[in-house]
Amino acid sequence: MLNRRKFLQFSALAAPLLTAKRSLASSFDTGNKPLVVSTWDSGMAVNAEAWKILSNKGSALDAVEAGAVHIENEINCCVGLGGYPDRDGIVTLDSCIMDHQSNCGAVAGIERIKHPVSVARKVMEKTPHVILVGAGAQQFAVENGFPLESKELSDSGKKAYEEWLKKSEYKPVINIENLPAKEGNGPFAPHFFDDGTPNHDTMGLVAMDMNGNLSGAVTTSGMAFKVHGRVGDSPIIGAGLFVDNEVGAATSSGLGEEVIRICGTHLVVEFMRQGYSPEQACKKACERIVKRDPAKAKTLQVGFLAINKKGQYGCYAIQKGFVISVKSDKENQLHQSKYLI
Ligand code: SD4
Repeated sequence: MLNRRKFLQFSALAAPLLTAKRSLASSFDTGNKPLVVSTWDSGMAVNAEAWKILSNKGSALDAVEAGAVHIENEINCCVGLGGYPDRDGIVTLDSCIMDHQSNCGAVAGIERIKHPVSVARKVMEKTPHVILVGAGAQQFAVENGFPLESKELSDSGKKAYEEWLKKSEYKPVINIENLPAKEGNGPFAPHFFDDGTPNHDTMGLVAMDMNGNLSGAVTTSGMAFKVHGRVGDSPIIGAGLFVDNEVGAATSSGLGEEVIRICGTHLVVEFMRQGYSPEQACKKACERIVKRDPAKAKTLQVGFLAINKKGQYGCYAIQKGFVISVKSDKENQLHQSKYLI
């Protein structure tokens, strides 16, 4: 599989990452407009794509869609049709998008469509609904001109699935980067695939444009080898993504079930409304997950990132290893997240 590091080597837009200075993320005031912040180090290339729009006075909505489309195009990457399949060997994709007027759209469990984020935008703009799922989402996509792609898995997806089939053990896996590869220590372990690739590939990004308007998008193939039909946090407004143009925007990555249980990104935005900085708000959401079941929290990862209307950003995770990518006219770099456990 082209894991995220290999993916970056293959991306012409990854160059800034190679020289990017790592620093510990904090919610300092960047005074930035425009600004785009995204999950993981694969976000560097995604931000570069979004930046083309933001720096030309484009809208945050167009920018986050372009960023998500960019990574969905990487067929051997982790997000999109190149991702790992569910336990029936089918790649199902989850995505959502939300703008500064609280318009939002999402697709869940969509198959054979290359750009679920653009379908989500069509749901937002062309229907009175918010979420379309499964076959209905696919039908809507095709009716709106999205080509039906092949059922074939990517090379990396096929290899991983064949490996998984040897045991066919139902253990949804999620990343915790500070555990040694292949270590198993809980219901959601191991957190690495046999080739050492961490299972954290959701792309979530939030942006503020030159007008100060906020938008966000998420796209993912979700948890590898999940039950067919399982939907994670990523397409759920208020879980994987939330935008409130008066306050800020947030997105998440990690074990979606835990994020859904606390309406994670909605909670982060509400904490910011109460006056917490983006980093403090993300930390408090992580604490909410840990408080519910501290023993289980040791076995899983969730990371949140957020921006507010002042152009401040921040992030926090349950475990070590979460990183975010930040782009403004003052910076273009990775930030390592602080963590609870
Ligand atoms: C999910 N939150 O499907 C996603 C998985 C993820 O990095 O973020 N992976 O639960």
